[in-house]
Amino acid sequence: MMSSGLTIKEVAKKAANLLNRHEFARIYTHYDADGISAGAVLAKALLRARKAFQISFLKGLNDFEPEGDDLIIFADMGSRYSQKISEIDSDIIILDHHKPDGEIKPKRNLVHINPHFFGIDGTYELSASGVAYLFAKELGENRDLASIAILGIIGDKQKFSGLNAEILRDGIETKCIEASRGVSLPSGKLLNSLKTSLEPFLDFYKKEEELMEFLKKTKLDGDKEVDELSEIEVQRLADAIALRLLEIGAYEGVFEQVIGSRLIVKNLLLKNPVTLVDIVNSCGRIGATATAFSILLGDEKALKEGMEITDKFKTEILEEVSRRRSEIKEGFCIRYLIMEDAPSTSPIATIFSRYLFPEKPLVVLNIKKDGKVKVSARTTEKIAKRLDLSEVMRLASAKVGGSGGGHRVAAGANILRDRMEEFLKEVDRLCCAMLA
Ligand SMILES: [Mn+2]
Repeated sequence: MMSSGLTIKEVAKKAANLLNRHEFARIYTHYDADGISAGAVLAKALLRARKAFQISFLKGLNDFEPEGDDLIIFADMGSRYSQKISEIDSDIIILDHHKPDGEIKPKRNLVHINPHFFGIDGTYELSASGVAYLFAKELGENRDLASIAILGIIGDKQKFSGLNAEILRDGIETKCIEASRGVSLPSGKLLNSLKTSLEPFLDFYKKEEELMEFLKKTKLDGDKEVDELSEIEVQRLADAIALRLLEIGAYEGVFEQVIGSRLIVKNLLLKNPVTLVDIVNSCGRIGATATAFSILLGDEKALKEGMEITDKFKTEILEEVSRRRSEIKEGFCIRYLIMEDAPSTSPIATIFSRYLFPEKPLVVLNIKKDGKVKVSARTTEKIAKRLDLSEVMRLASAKVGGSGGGHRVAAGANILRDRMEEFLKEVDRLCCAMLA
């Protein structure tokens, strides 16, 4: 689409040059872990470059109204709003990894950085926080921001290969990240961590006996802190978790993300990046984006608040998962779940589709009080080789007068309640057609 012949780093340099022509930038980023991490990378880099900025966290650009700024930076969004962006009379930098939906015809200067333009896999090998990091690197010596960038990589469930591996290497070289053998689990007492972890989800919530049996078999003390387990204990735990994942029927791709390595970040408020991602995600989901953002910038008080939000949020999700698993319905080529006014759709869809029902694409519909339906569709990388959920969501929602899009493995839509049945039928039909 953009055949300038430049490398992604060269385009990042162009973005840095564009920024340097301004004293102030208006930043809009997404409210999830990747978007907030991208925002924190940008904030730190702009502070260091002595640029003023203002940052807002958005769900998307549907209701976006420009406010007459000279320079706007969009992170983790923008690529899928080519028409809307074309109408904005500002200099614009887009740092995104969602599949672009068309050509942007800018009114002024535009630098659009998206892995898709460079043959880089934007689903697994570069997230928005990573794109923001590449941009930050062109602004100055910002390699220590790799520890924040990896939070977006983990949050978007990407892999540490390709450019993501380079970011990790930067972090290790600058000693702000350490990688060791182990297993990826949130901090806390082992018993509680196993019971409440959402990623990996181990299905021990309200299954006290199974959890006790698990600890007994692995000869591990549930009261011990996860981050203080010895190397031998970590190895035993990793093996046992691998078995548990097999037992509950988790998607095979989960194993390589969970088992094998453990990352430690050295220059943020907490050492365990899995826990940081949990906190940023939970805060983002309930609208406490400023809290999440402050935590990444080093605010201790915000951390305390963020941890409380996270405990509450995770319990809510786990309750919802245990209550809803029997309500999942079978389509021809999909499974689906209809909820009414549930607190959150996407984390529930993620757990069901990765851990409990990975064999078919899963569509979760959440009917809001106002009659709008928020749809989250999820599938595994294996199925996504043959099927593109962002296309399914885009086409099926367009058919019923809604809107939708996203990634091959994780996409969403907004539709109206009275056309829900029609929408589901179309989603099922499209999935069958793509999988045929
Ligand atoms: Mn993202």
